[in-house]
Amino acid sequence: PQTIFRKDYTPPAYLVDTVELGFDLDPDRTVVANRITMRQNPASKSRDIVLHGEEIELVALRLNGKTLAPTEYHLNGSTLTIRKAPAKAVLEIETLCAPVQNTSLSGLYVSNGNFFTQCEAEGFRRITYFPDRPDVMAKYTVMLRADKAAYPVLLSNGNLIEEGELGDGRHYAKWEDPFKKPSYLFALVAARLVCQEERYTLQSGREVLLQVWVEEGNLDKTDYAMQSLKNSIRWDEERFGLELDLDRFMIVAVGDFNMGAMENKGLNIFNTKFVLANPRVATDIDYAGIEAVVGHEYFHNWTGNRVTCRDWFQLSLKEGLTVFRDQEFSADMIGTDSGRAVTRIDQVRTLRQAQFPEDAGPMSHPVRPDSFVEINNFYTVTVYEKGAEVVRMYQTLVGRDGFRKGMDLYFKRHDGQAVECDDFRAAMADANGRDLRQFERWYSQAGTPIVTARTRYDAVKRNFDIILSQRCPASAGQADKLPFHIPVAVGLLSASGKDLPLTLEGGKHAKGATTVVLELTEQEQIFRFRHVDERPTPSILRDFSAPVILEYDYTDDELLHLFSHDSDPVNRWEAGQRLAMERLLKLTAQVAAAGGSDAGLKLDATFINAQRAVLTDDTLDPAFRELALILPSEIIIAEQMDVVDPQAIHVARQFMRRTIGAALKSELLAQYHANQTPGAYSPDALSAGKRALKNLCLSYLMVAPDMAELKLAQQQFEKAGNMTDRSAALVSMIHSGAEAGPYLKAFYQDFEHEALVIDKWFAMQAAAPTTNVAAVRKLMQHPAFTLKNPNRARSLIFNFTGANPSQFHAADGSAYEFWAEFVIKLDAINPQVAARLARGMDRWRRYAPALQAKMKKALEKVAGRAKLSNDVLEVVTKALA
Ligand code: B3K
Ligand code: ZN
Repeated sequence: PQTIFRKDYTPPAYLVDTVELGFDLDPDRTVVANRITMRQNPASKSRDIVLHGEEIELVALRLNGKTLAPTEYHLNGSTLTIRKAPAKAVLEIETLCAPVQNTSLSGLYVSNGNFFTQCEAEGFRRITYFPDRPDVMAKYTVMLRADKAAYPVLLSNGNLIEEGELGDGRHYAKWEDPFKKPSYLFALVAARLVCQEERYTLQSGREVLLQVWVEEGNLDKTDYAMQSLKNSIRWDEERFGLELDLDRFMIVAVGDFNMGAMENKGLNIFNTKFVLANPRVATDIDYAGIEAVVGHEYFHNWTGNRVTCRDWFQLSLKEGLTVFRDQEFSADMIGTDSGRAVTRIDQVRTLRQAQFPEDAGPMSHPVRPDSFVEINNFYTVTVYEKGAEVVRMYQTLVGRDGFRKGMDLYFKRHDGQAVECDDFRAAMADANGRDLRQFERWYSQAGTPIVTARTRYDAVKRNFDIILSQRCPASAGQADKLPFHIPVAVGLLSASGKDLPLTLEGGKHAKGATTVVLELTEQEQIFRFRHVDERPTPSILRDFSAPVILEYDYTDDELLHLFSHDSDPVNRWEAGQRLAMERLLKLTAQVAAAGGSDAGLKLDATFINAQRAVLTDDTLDPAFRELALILPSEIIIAEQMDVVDPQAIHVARQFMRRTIGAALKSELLAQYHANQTPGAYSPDALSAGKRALKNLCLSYLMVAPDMAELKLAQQQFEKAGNMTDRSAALVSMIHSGAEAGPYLKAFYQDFEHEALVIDKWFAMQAAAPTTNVAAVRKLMQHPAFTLKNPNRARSLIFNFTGANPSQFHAADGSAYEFWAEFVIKLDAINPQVAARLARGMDRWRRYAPALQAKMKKALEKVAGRAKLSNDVLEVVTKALA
């Protein structure tokens, strides 16, 4: 397969002014008529019209009214070229496609008898021939024709301008999108659906129509999505002065979808998982996910749609920025400082769990990649979450107001354009009079930078120095890295745990500030604080001010001090994680040395007492306490080891959980009862935090439960008034190894007709350390299992390969064979989903030789297949390289 390079970008030879699409929708044979008006691009010397097309049949092609004979154009793989075309060209193209056979869920496809589209990144070419690249922006008019009884609802982007009957049981609807857009934002829906709708008044006084479309029977689950949409609209007006530019905004839920949702102009299409919720079926995490994703897609209307990407290498221009915006939205919706901190801690956990490993593995790439084989493989945690961290660092460097100024300038300069990451950086720099040239390295250099801190205190001169240095490990194609521009937020704690007022030598911060941002731009720099009366405990990288690994030789005493006093909640949490990690690594080594046994392991009272203090500190947010008490995950522990022993990690971590559970038994029980949320369910942050803490207490009590604790879990399961509590009780039973069978059965029967809950049912079993590969294969025989639905496939397969490390890495390699088998099977159905599964072997080189050899064999088995998609081929080739 061909590698595409960023440096090879050339502007399109032709620009498109208007696109008129006509669809005669039929699941087996849909006819698409496409009329494009084009003109030569003055920025290009070429006079060749280049169109893309895939899996479609060309029926007719006319240029300026004249039918082209096959000799007058060139069809080569997926490109159609018309050489030496006139300066102005009207193309009329007729093609055929078969949506019902489209299992890849890219392009036009059928889900549960309804038509949907997914065009990002390159799905539009599976619908019609078109210059399918984001820098070709045009105005679209769309005519949909379909059987009225089967597809009563016909939707597309923009405004409905006409609808009516056609006779023979068919009807039509004509839609017009007043804004120029790239083809990846095109969408249509033809379906039997119903909607919750509402007229909503914008701050300007203009009234808009909001709709949430779902299948009949799901109208009892649309309230939260609608509320989240209204909150998003309001937030973007208030925080960024950005108004909804359409008269109508629609969200449509579909059960078969490759990812979370899609920001098509005015017609967002969502995975049902991020729309449907009521207390009976959705957990607190589901509610938070709906708020975040509804916000995310809505915010794309400005960051992505009005201003889009010049080419797909710039993907983070819209994704990193929009993730940052949805993160800020979720934090502002909670509205308290401690709530904001909890969302920040969650972001740090995601980075460590998924992005740091990606950045250190074979698929490592810069936030703005330099090359790719299959763009769909680059919708990654690096482009999204690290991209969001990069955007966050601008705000840290120029301040909230400065960031807003930068955003305003960005829209002033680029509204209606397809631009680059550099244009965003330039807007931030120019609006704030800052030199941000070095900051470009965050976009161009891959890998997680490591910042090392040393400190020295001069009691006579009362100076405290922090010496920061940075390095970044080599990554694919990038042996040597240049220094990054890293904002490092720092505070100093006194012996009594209070923040010291800071005087940074040469610093421009406000007098009396207790947190200052050090700007590390060189390989090594010394920062001097003056007038420091006692040796302080440094709190470095407050609020996780940069996506780096911080090395500092903290003593246990310093960490305990920070864990009980740091005014920065993120670093307070971080101190606890460091304390836990030190112990987990030691215990893991001991387990490995003892051949896998936990006999004779010990956990010190100091650590347990620190945990107790946080658990019982009622002045702290329950949500924060929960996060502080969760031990680093097995994946995060594995990332700290040179040679990973997944079984030893699991045994050590379980030992630690069991020991904490036993030592804090009475406190856990007391907190379990103190954090009940009686009354009507509400997904608000405080209630959700209480449930999270309560259910964490339950999970600790259930590591090695006695009869009373088992009973507690069973009662919670039976009496629960919401899915959060019900599923948490069930998970705790499955994980404890207690006989969960009857409860699993009851749960299944209760929710047989709720697809999203059945996904949970598969997922919780797949991720339980008691579930081995044989049990997973058995679950696959269940009548409710299917590989064709991505949510279902992910719930069972991905949760096993990705969230159950001690079983996935079973010594006999049987789970690796399972992985290979299903990468291959899924690839024949849906390459994007298969390629995500293929990523599960990224870190194979870090395991002990015996496991490594078996992982390599599985990778080679996949790589050796004759018919692989580019998606999977790129992933396994890079893994083996
Ligand atoms: N922009 C889409 C992702 C499209 C993925 C294509 N494989 C969703 C989002 O980020 O909002
Ligand atoms: Zn996005």
